[in-house]
Amino acid sequence: MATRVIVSILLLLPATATSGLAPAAQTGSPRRVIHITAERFEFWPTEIRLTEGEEVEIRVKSDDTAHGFRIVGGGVNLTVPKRGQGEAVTVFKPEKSGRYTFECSRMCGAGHNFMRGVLIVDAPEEQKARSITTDHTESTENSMGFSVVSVCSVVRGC
Ligand SMILES: [Cu+2]
Repeated sequence: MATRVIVSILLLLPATATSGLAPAAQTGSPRRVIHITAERFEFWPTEIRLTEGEEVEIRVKSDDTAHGFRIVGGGVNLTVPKRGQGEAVTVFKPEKSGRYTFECSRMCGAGHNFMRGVLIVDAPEEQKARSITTDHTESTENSMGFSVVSVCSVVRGC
């Protein structure tokens, strides 16, 4: 029961955030900005949900050394500058639902190979009934499901 209430609140959060930004976002396409933090040896958050066809901006920053951010099969591979040196930014649109692994693409130490996470792309209708995503597409489904709008590894203001 309590869990159900919490889930409902979480589902409301994105809507609230969006409406809060409405005046600024109204001018262009309402692009969602997702912030990811890289730190030995993990990304946070490790799981990100997107909707098919949604243009998103991903900004990755490091909390320690330089890292990489690569979406396997997605045509995105960024260098994430070390802490305090800015962030890596990419804008893209997932074209196909499925699970896409992202990982560190820059050797950063002993746990480098464990630095990964997943982008879960839902088809628009699935977004509402979001419970049915299972792991069955995990294997090699993820080839070129993204159209990359822009990629830049930046210091500031991309
Ligand atoms: Cu690494």
